[in-house]
Amino acid sequence: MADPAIRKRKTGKSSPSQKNEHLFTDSKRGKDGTTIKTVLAAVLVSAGVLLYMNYDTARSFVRTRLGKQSPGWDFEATRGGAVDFSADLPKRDAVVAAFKHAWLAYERDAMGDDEYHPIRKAGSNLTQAGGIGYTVVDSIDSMLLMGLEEEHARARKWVAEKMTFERDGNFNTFEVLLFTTIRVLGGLLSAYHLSGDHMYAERAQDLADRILPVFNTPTGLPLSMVNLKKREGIPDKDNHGLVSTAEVSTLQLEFKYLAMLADDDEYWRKAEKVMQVIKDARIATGLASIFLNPDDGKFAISPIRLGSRGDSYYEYLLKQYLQTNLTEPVYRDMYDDAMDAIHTHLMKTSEAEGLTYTAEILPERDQQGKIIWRVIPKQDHLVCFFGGSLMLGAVSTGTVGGTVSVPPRAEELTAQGKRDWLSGTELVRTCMATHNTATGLSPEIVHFRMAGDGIESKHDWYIKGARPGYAPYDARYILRPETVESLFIAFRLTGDPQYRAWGWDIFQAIEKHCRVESGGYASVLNVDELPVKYEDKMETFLMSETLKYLYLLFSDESVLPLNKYVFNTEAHPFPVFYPSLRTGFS
Ligand code: DMJ
Repeated sequence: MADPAIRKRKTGKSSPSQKNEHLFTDSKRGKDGTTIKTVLAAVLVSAGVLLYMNYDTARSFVRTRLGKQSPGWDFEATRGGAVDFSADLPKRDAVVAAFKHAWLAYERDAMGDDEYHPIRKAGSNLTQAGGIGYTVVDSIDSMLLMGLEEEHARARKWVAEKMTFERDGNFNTFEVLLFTTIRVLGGLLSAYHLSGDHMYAERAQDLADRILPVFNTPTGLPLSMVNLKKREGIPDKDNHGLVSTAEVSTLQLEFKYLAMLADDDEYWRKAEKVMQVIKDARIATGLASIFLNPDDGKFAISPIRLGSRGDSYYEYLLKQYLQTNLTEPVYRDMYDDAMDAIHTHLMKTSEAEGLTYTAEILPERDQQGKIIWRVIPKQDHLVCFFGGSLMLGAVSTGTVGGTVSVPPRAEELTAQGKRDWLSGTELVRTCMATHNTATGLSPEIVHFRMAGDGIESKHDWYIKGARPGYAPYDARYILRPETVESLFIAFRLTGDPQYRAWGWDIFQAIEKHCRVESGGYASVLNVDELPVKYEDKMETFLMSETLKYLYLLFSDESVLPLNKYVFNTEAHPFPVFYPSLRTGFS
């Protein structure tokens, strides 16, 4: 699995896996008899050691060192009834045409800039010192998947010749570490995996090395800002130096995959340490609040939610377990613990329509100054990733015998598996219900009606503060992917054509209301008002996530199968592998 094109960082000491790699490198060269004898002796000793290792570790060691790819974890068995996974080519081609409409406009007006504004046909960057390729890199694996060779050739040329991380400037946005990791590092790694082009791997490692200093805090929790030129972590003053839970726990897939490619434990250990700190900080309920203190490693008293600053923490608990082929039970334990807590404290059902949603919990002080926790029936669009995630978790962590049918039968799932499958499918239904608007697009944030709240609404949900002529922040649709992400997973796990039909409805609504005729797509300010008013921004995740998940929804099931890939939170696919080293805590 280690890629010889990726250099070893000079750390001054070699890690256990580096020593193993040297052994095999020498044996392959076999320059003289002495070397061969030494290597043979070492191999025999290693074989003896293997006998004393447990099965999983031995299997991992052998597979990794012999360069074999993992076959992927098993959820597929028998198909229930006639499940048709063949590609829907006309719909898939329509998605590719939409991608080209977005990309060609960006390339014409803003090539290389981090962000794109399609109405004024201009780009912008996240620092005054220039961009680092957010949009270009975020889009490359979609081009590779969609077979857009000419577009890819131009994007690759820009990455090879123009992209630079020598940017010495202050970022004018929040969660810089998160976006740099999931978009640029993640995009480069998946571009490397899909193309085999070492240039992408080298750029990925250069970026990761510039990010590493953010982990130099008393606890190992990384700082939110990074100066890539100076290789310095910078505290986020806006949040009193606290770090967001989702941000620090959404780099593990990227750093662990890089650790495997580079055969460098340093990337792995930095990412893993964060998870250990979070595990040790566990609060009594098993829930995670959205801020951590990087100085003492404790959760700060702050909101608890599956939306912003919380979302991908839960997503990566499951995906870390899947990434290493179900071989690291610590992540399974943390995931199970979190899912129990969510079902106990956050999962709610609306009064009239029986819509399943996840609430938020806010800390407040009572008159004596004691903290009390108030439940708010509010759900971000961001939470819509969670329906598909729960379904994926059910077929991977909640099975009775290890394999399940497509779709799973009740008797194949444990009690937790059944619970998660059911709440996952219901959450997908709820997210689709929030598309019942004038545009067919769903808002950024919805609230749910509660008994006696006096709210008048056609549905059990509503957009808080919306009234004719006034669009609150909550009413926007900014081209987010989370619902189509869940539809893609749900379709792959069930074969139910309803999920494709819903995805097509969303795609058509985007085409009708977000497409800018002169090129690109814009956000809309109020999903419940016609004609729409635009916000002049095409978020980079349109091309990396929304259109990719739609493309995959209409592709056949052999394209990026869910038991062989994990998608990072920006929809960049990484292969499942057997790790050559293990998480060092339990
Ligand atoms: C993306 O950048 C990622 O999916 C992230 O985890 C959450 N927000 C956006 C998309 O909505």
